Amino acid sequence: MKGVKYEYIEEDLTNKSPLLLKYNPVHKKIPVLLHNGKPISESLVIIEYIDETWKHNPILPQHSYDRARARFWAKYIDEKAVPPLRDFVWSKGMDREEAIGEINELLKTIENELGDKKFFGGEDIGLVDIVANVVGIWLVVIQDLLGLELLTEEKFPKLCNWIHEYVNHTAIKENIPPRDKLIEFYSAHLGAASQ
Ligand SMILES: N[C@@H](CCC(=O)N[C@@H](CS)C(=O)NCC(=O)O)C(=O)O
Repeated sequence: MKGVKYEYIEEDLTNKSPLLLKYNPVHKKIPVLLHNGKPISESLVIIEYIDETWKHNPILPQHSYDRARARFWAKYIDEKAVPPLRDFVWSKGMDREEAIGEINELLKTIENELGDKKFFGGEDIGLVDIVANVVGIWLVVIQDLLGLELLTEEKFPKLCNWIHEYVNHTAIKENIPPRDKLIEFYSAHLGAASQ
């Protein structure tokens, strides 16, 4: 969206690099953005930093109330979607029914919030859309691998339409990980988690 050139450094999370430990000593997690040698961690913080540093094509809305609402929904999606999805992939013996219930509630709530808009941000993608890629990309791959029917056209037509628009947006299409790579990655972990 910003057209900023960057170098992408892949991290092996089973064998964290000295670079990661140096630049995110508190959480030791990815992603970390390094800008002019200075680290910024936490996805939501990174997005806001990028938006403030490169001001064209804004990601957050202009008015403070709209910005507050965007931050509210971004936080809601991040907090509500990531833990059950993480449980699906990484936990052994977790309560799958509970995770499914959490995801269903999240999907109902955000389908309602999306309403008849093209994107959560309105006519173009914004903060909430970027955060919701955990639903539009990751959840879809995980449900397909597990044979679950959580996010379907019948149950959530508006969200399905949003996914279509989102993954075909130029800025997204050119930057998301290829589906076959995601399937390969999660298959390996789902296999390990179910043993
Ligand atoms: N709240 C953090 C979560 C980051 C996170 O969980 N990263 C995962 C990969 S997606 C990680 O680095 N895991 C390694 C670990 O937990 O040791 C964010 O949004 O940036």
